[in-house]
Formats: sequence, structure tokens, C-alpha cells
Amino acid sequence: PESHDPEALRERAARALLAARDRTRALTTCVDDHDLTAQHSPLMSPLVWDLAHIGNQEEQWLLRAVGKRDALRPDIDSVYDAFEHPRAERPSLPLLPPAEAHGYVADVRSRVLDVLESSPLHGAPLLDSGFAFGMIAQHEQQHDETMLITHQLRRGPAALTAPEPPRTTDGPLPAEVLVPAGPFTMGTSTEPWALDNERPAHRRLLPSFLIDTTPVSNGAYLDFIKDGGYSEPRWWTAEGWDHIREHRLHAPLFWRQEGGQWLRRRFGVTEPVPPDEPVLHVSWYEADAYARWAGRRLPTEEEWEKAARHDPVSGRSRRYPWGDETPGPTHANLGQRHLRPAPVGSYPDGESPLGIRQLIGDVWEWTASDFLPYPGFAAFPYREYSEVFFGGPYKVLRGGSFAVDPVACRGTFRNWDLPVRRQIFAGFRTARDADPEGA
Ligand code: AVJ
Ligand code: FE
Repeated sequence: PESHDPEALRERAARALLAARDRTRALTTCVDDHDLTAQHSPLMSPLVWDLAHIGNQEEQWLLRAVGKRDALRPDIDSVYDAFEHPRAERPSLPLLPPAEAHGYVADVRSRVLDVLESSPLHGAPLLDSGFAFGMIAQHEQQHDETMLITHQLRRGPAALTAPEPPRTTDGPLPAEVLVPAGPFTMGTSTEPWALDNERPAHRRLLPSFLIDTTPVSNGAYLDFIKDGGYSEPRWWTAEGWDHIREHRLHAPLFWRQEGGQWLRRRFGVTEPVPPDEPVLHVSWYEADAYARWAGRRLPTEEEWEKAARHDPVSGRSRRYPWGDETPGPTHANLGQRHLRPAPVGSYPDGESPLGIRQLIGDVWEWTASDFLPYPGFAAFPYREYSEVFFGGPYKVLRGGSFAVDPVACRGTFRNWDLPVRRQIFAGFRTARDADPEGA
């Protein structure tokens, strides 16, 4: 589907970089300098760290590695190295003040656009199809999601607003869908901007399974809460149980109960919990416990990707549930167009061939799987993107949230986080094995 014409590639890269910068600017100009330099949660960096880190990664990869230009600010590399400094200590680093950080990223960008004009877009893995430019646009968009998480954690009046997602639900849907047994192709070797952990394409054989047609809703999750789910150890893994006891968790993050009503805070506004929205801000432990309570389980990463990509007619794996077409506004809730997930059952145009909805967009979906390399994995272009996380305590999330840009979202895209994480825009759907004879 992608053009190999260098001018079209340049255009695509420039547009992706520009879209990311528009988003970054919106997220870093809607609050004052105090809010940009403050640490809103020890789990997050100050917004101004993310801002200059975006520019520093762009300088390192596009100016220095691709453009072979002299370093602009080698003196700040270490301050913006995520591995050198954990998030909690970033406020005490000698960060560029907001005006300097804005100036730095703009300066890097104008030089990078110059590099893009003259850079060959083939002949080396970093250059092929403009990979490095796509990687850096995705990196910026990933930090834009991180910054949106910081905005959600920030106390005080709303700094961001967006229109409500459209109501595109169209009547009752079956609760679950049978995905027949058989092989499918997982991962990709052809998607030009796919990151190293999505590669290479390889065959997987899966038994039949059933998977929820939509993400689990707040209403369904409330049934789990009301049924005493948080005080019943049998629904929880031992670690999950210890974790909710130690931290006294009894509902998703940002929820509170007042006079018998459940309320939740969302970007500075408190509102009743909407029952038909996908549940958000639950940890892997909570998702796993809910599934067990419901007599089900989380889907594996393989099951999720087969549900999202496998076309039973052609036998081919597609880029998205709806086909190969780039996500548009009727396919999925992506790109921070809306600041919440759409009601469960929305986006009929985005459904999979088997009728599974909202696999892409709305909420990241926890899977049962640990974050591991595919057979034939090769770290590219740096070990710290994926490789150093393999085999750690991380669980895989799939599908992307309303905060994810289409450039960083596809049927093969893999995200990962610790099983305790709740501030990320994560929900889940459930699955179960098919009955042996019914399948
Ligand atoms: C893939 C979302 C887990 O934010 O930690 C950003 C993406 N890597 N900068 C993260 C990333 C380097 C990464 N996640
Ligand atoms: Fe980063």
C-alpha cells in the first residue's frame, strides 16, 4: 500500500513529524511554566523533560546518525537519557527551562527538515522507506501519550478539552465471537515503519477460542466491584492480591464513591462513571482478576493479533481489523481527537471480518502474555527500545488508546508495562477456550 517514490516518502515523513509536533505543542502550551516544570506524579517526568527529550532523540537519530551533522547540544544527552535517570529524579536534573526547551526542539526540527530534503531513503536499514524519520515521529507521539497521562494525573482545573466521541453504536451485538482454529501470520517483515519487536513475520497455530466483541465496560466492571471482587482472594493471583491489599485498592484509578454513586476524575472534571464506556485505568492484576471472576481469562497476545488481523477468507494477515487502509475517523478512536474512549460497540466501520470491535483505539488492552521477542528478533536500531525489556516483569498491551496517533498504531504494534500500572490508558477484553466439540 505504501509508495516507494522518494518524494512521496519524504512527504509522508514530513507530515508525520509535523503532526507529532502539533500534538507536542498543544500539550506543552496549554499550561504555564510552573505546570511544565512541576512533577505532577512521581510516576511521570515533568512535561518539560518529555519536551526536550523528544528533541534530543530527534537530534541523536536524525541530525547525527542519519544527517551526519555536528551535534547541537551533546552536553544535554545525559540529562535526557531515560536509562540514566528514573522518572522520579528528573525534576532535580538541570533541565532546559520551558522557553529554551521549546527553542531547542524547534531548532533541531528545522535542521532535520533540511536533512530530510537531501537524505537518500534507501541503501541502509535506518534509511529504507524513511524508517528513522518514522521511528522518530512514533517516538514523539509515544511521548505525547505519556504527556497526556501526566495531564490526567495533574490536579486542578482542566487544561485540555476535546469534543465527545461520536455515538456510533448500532444495536445489540453478540457478547463474544468464535475465532476458528488454524494458523495465522503474526508480526510483520514488510510494514516499513514497524519497530523491531513487531518483526519478523512468522506463522502461529492457535486452537479455536472465543473473544469478547468489545472491551469490558465500566458497567460490567462495576458488577465485579459490587460482587465483592476486591475482597475475594480467589479471583486474584497471589501477587495481585498482595498488591491490592498493600495499596488498599478497591476500584480503578481516578474513581471514588460518593453517596452511593461512583464518580471519576477525567482531565480536571469529575463526572459519574459512564456505564457503557470501556473501563480504563485498571492494572493487569485487576484485569486478570475480573476475567477469572467472569469465568474467563485474558486473551494471549497471539489470540489478540489473530482476532485483529487474520482474514478468514484470504488467510492473510492485514494491517488493521478493517483491512489495510490507514485509520480514519470512522474506523477507530485514535489521535487524541477525543479525550475518552467511545461507548462499547462503537465504530462499526472498524470491525474485524468476524465482527470484533474497537480492537484498535479507545483503550490499550492488557493481554495474558509476557513481553518476549519473536523467533528471529534482531534489536534495531538500539537495544534499549525493546530488547532490554524482554523477559522482565512486563505484560503486553495491544491495540492503542484514544491517546495514540495512527503513526504509532497498527495490528502488529506491541506495547508493554508493569502489571501494577494504572495511570496508562489501559482496559481489556476477555476470552475463553472453545469447547472441544463445539469448535
Ligand atoms: C513502548 C510505550 C513502553 O514510553 O516507555 C519512549 C516507548 N521508548 N521512549 C515508553 C518509548 C523510548 C515506551 N513504550
Ligand atoms: Fe523516549
